[in-house]
Order: sequence, then structure tokens, then C-alpha cells
Amino acid sequence: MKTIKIGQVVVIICALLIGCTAAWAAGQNPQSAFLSGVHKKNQVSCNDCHGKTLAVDDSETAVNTNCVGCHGTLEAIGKKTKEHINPHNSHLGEINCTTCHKGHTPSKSYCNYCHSYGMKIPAMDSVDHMNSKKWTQESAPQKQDLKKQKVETTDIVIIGAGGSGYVSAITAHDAGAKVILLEKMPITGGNSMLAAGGINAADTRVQRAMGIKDDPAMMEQETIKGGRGKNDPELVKILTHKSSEAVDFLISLGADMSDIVRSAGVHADRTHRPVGGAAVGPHLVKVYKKNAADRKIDVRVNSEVVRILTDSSGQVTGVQVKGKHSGLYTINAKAVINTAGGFAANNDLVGKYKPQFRETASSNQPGATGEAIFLSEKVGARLIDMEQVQIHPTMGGETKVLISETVRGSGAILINYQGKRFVNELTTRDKASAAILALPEKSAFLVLGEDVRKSNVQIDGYIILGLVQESDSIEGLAAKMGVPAANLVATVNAYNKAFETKKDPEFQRQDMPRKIAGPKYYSIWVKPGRHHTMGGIKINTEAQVISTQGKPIPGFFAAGEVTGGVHGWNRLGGNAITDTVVFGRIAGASAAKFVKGMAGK
Ligand code: MEZ
Repeated sequence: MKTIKIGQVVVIICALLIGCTAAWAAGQNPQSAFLSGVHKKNQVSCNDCHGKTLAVDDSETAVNTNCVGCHGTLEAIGKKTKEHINPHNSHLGEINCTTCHKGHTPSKSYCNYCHSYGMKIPAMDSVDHMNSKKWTQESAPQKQDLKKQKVETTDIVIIGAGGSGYVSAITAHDAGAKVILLEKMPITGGNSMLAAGGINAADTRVQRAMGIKDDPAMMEQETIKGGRGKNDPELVKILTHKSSEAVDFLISLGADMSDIVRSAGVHADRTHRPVGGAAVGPHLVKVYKKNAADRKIDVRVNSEVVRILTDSSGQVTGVQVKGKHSGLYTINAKAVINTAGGFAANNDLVGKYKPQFRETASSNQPGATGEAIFLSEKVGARLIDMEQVQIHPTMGGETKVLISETVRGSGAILINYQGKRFVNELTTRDKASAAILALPEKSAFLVLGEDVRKSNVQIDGYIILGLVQESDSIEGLAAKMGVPAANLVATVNAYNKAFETKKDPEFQRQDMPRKIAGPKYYSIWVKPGRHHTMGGIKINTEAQVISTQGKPIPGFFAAGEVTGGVHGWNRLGGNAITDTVVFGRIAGASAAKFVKGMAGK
């Protein structure tokens, strides 16, 4: 008889315990509650999903490869779907199957964090419509825990894989640095993934080819005027004067920037976007993902930074990460870039800084909860303008779907319940939102004609989502909207006259690119909602994080919505993507330069 060693006994007891716990869990939950149960019923074994070792990395790579092996790619599954709303073929692009389909907890439709489809998926517990819960993080562990953890080393760690994170990562990598890009959510893309409008840039080769005259100095002035003069003027100079290079950079990565539209609060058509007016964000994130993959950049999802590490001099030296499966570990790095985004999805934080906006819907992705702003504050970063929360005038009725400003830019008008215009549709967001909130109903309607719909493919998306009403006549549309028909007819006639004469005596709207004409007329019910947080970490023009003492914190950089100062107290539509690209590039280049400087020491 073989002798059994103590270690083996422990292993056997553990295996029995795990087996019993799994059996208990299965007993507690009907077979169909989790995918593991569904799979078991179909005689799929643990190893079929997890492979021989049963080890799961935080990005769940092997499991997802096996999902695709059995079920096909998202694209292939998407092709089988007949319904208009097709989650497998959505703007989220190629994402992990495990983002929605869970093995050991109830499945959840990720789409419902932002949209509100009454959608059931296999092994789901209930339809979760409008979850704006904080994405919880456990409190950072105590210092002594650090000793026991796995430690990795790299040149640069980037916190948050949204637009700024990807741009910083690609730039730093191309400058010779070894980069790890961390994302706490199960998918990458951040708020950039939801960006509808486009990227503002002045005096670009695309504008020149279209005969559009523009000037970075004018963009600079308009950005400061839009920001109510509260912007950091040096950051605005960089944002605007490097915007044309930002568009060149995107084109060099393979992005399509061939269409241009006007955004609110400006005097030039400078919002660059893909052909047909397609949403800019999903397109850019797809381009970023491909570029990161081509460069073999280490991108990890389900990996939340819970602490930023410093040495005794205050220099930033890395991060502590909580991986969904790997638990706590440390990455020592020569530089850290914070690109973790803002906090407009965090009801409590918004409520703290802007109590009147606590209950408004948010257009943001569920991970925009702002923890990394405070992790930065803990290592000495100065925070500015935290109470400046932007309300976007047009979210679709009771949903979290943003109706892009480009719909107004393409020619839609805003109508109140009297069937009348009440504001210049292309004024800045703060003013347009205030005008809607001053109406007794605190909501309004966008009204548009056939040419406007055709110019902006996103409107077809809103039709699919059931957000648009349509009619063959203005009177018919008025009846559906519940506004007086005679007023709406008079309003549309007056607007079309303004379009013909290029003068809008009532509201001085400068740009009226299309009249409101049939054969079909459309309306969308809209309400203002939380969209952008202008405040955050103070940075300088090199994207270095500035301390409460007014000095750069060595080894620490930041870019995008996690920072404050670029947009002042009100951001112009289309300037967020400019921010992510311009300052993402600067942060990546500055961090890589810093790393090289350290090597020389
Ligand atoms: O920059 C934005 O937030 C933007 C253009 C949004 C939109 O309405 O499309």
C-alpha cells in the first residue's frame, strides 16, 4: 500500500471541500441558474471550458477561446440573429463572451447597464434594466499584505483602458517602453466606447480637402468661452493647437475621419467622424484594440487598481491590482499614467459635488465611478473643479441613451410642449440644458425631416431602439407628440424660412444645414442627463500630475476625463475625444521619456 503524505491529505480534503461546495451551490440554485449548470446538463465538463489546469487568468482568455470554439465568434452568432437589436453584433465589438454569460453566477446583459432592452439571455436571473449602481471595489489592503503578493515589473502601468489609456499605451510603446494597460471592467473602451459625436480639430487636412476654413486660435477662444473662462489656458492652447495632429495620428492608426459636422457653441464645422455620421467612439476603440493587439501590448480586463505606490521621496513606483481571479498583486513600474476616466456614473459622488444632479440619468458606462481620482489624491495629487458636472441636453426620454448633439448639428430643432422653439439649438450644452430644465415638463422634443435623418446614420439606431416617432405630416407628428398641431406647423414653416434666408431672427442660430421637409417627419422625446465630469486631477502641459504643493509628482502622469482644467466649467461637444487623443499622446510620450531618463541614472 502506498503511503499518503500529509500534503496529499490536505489536497484531497480541499478537493472534497471544493466538490461539496460546488454541489451545495448547484443544490442552492436550479440547474439553469448558471451556465455551469446548463453545461453540466449537456454533459460539458469543467475542463471543456477551463482547459486541463482549470486556471483562469483575469482576462478569462482560455474560457472565452473555448466559448468561441463551441459557439462561434460574436460576428458569426450575430449573423444568425434576426431581430433588429442584436447584442452579438453591437457597438461593443469583439468582447469576451463572459462579459454577459457567466459560469458560476447569474448571467447579465452588459447592454442593459447603458440601454434598457427587455432582453433575456441564457442563465440570467432577472432582467436588469437601468443599473447605475457603483461598481464596487473592496477597500485597499493593509501594507503588510504587500509582502505576500505576486510582484511584476514593467516600465509603465496605465490605469484605465478607455480612449486616453489606449492612446497613451500605443504612444508609450512606440517610444520604446514596456507597457501594461489595466481595465477594471470586463470590457475595454470606457466612455470613449459610447462617444457618439466626433473629434473636434481645427485646420485639418480633412477640413482643407472639403474647403472648410478653420483656425486653432478660434477653437481655443471658443473652448474657453464655452468653458466660461474657467479653463486652464495653457492646456487649452495645447488641446486646440495639437488637434490637427491628433486627427493625423488617428488616420495613421487606420481610423476613418472623412465626415465632418458642426457641434454646438462653435463657428466652424470641425467635428470629425466616420463616413455617414457613424458614431466615433466604437469605431476608434476598434482601431485602438487592433493597434494594441498588433503591438502585443499587455491589456488586462477585470483588473482594478486599488492603490498607487510611492517611495519615501513621493515618487510613484507602481500600483497594486486586484484581479478578478488572480487576487491582489503588485506591479512595480518606473511610471504610472492615470487614464481612468470621470465619475458621472457614480450617483453618490455626483450627489456629493452637485446634489441637484444626483437623480438625473447618466449617459456614462457603468465603470465611470471615479475611484482612481481619489487613489491619486492619496499620493498627493491636487484635485480641481470637482463640482463641475456637465448635463447633456438630449438623452432619450426615460432611457440612458444619448441622442447625439450631432442630430442638432445636422439640422434638428428643439420644440417645447407648445409646439414652439425655445432656444438656439446650437448654443452650449449648459445653456441648452438649462433652457429645457426651465420648461414646466423639464423635457422637450427634437424634430427633424427626412434629409436630417439620412445625413446621420445614428438616427436609424434611435429608430431601432424605439425612441423615434414618425409621421407623413407635421400635423400627424404633432398629434403623436401631444403638442398643438397649428403651432408646430407654424414653427416648422418659420424655421424653413430662416433656413432659406440664412437668418434666424428668433434665436440667432448660425448654422442651419438642412430644412425640415418630408416625406417623413420625425420627433424624439429628450431630457437632460449627466454626461461629463469636468473636474479631476490637475496636470501640466506635459501631462504630469501636479501635487497639492504645486509641483509635478515624479513618475506620475494623467490624461482624459480623470483630469480637470482642460474644459473649464463646461465642455464643448466633440472636445472630449480631442482631449483623450491630444493628452493621451502627451502622457504616453512624457512617461516614456521619464522612463528613459531613469535608465540613464
Ligand atoms: O463630445 C460629446 O460629448 C458629444 C459630441 C456628445 C454627443 O452629443 O454626441
